[in-house]
Amino acid sequence: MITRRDMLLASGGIMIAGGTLTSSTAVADEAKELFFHSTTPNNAEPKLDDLVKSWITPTKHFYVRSHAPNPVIDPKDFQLKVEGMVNRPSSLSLKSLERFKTRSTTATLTCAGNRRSEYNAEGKVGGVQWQSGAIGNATWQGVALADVLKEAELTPDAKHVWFEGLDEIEKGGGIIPFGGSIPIAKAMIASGAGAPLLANSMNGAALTPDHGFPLRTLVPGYIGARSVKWLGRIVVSDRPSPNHYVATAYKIVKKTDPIDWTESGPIYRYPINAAICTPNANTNTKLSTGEIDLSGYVLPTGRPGSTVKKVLVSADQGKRWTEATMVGKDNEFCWQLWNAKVKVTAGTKRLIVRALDTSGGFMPYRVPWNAKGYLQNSWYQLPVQVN
Ligand SMILES: Nc1nc2c(c(=O)[nH]1)N[C@H]1C(S)=C(S)[C@@H](COP(=O)(O)O)O[C@H]1N2
Ligand SMILES: [Mo]
Repeated sequence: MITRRDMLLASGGIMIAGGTLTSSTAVADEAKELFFHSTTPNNAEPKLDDLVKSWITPTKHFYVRSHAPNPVIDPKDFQLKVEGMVNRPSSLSLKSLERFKTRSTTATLTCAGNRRSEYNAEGKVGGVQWQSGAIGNATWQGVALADVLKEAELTPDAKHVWFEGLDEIEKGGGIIPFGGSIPIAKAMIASGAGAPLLANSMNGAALTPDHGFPLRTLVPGYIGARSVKWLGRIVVSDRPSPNHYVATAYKIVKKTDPIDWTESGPIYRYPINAAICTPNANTNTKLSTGEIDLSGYVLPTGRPGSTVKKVLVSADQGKRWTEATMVGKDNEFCWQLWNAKVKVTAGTKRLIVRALDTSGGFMPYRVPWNAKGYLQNSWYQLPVQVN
């Protein structure tokens, strides 16, 4: 039998399981089984039936969101710069990062634009027209950002940590890197599920080029945009990063103008969210009356100490709700999969899911529209036809 691995080896690709930071050369991307919104750059999401097949999302089913083509990075020359409000600025090779303790965490990554396309019914929103697949749960390995910052010795004014990618994005007639920023209190969490990582591995293999080879940040609980891929520079500062993707994009605004941008702050945490994945809009929404199985995902908000309390589904426009059964670990920074049975009747117009968390958070019936289409976490409503 020819396996995927054999094919990669035959085509000159290299598979790495675990591997140390330095032994890895760029890995041939395992063939993605995704729906591509664009290919230069890659923006793609899985089919929803694939998404709920496993609690850990295999890399081939893990969404990709990139603002520019993947930079080609030679790991031998790679250097991570650590600068700004630190007493000991440094430039770290992949080899020199190995002196820090290896840490691993399982965490869900989700794009702030997940479910964006649902806003269009109310008013057109620009950007990648994500359905509900811009989310995935993976195991990440690397070193704690906090360990690297401790060695750099923060000065007393340090309040924010900026991340800069090595990608080159055409913007406003110039070229800029993708940038992220997180508050120092989050950055300094060194251990446990919420600790931000400088990750070099995903699901037990070296990061693929699509996911940030050779190094990315992974910030559990925060929108995907703060998990900067192809990480090249860390800057410690007394304010959030001035990079476009912190200072302008990834904000909740009614209009894309300078007043709205300056009046609202960067998004950090994502809200509680859930979606129905089977059945789904691309497959079987023509239903017969009787009991049917539903499945989907639920993600608690990335607030420490807050987990999912209840997932509720309805097949009668919200008159009666049935509690779904959870699958997968109950963890603050990971999604869970859920299953439920509902009774479809001649009066069923849509299937609905909503969720509640242990700190009083809930998915609203309808989240207010915003110009960039972020943080869509209204009740997830799947229109169906009953014959
Ligand atoms: N350097 C860089 N990092 C980036 C991005 C990017 O375009 N460039 N996209 C961000 C966004 S918006 C998301 S949602 C996540 C997606 O991570 P993934 O492609 O590994 O799923 O990466 C983030 N990190
Ligand atoms: Mo994103």
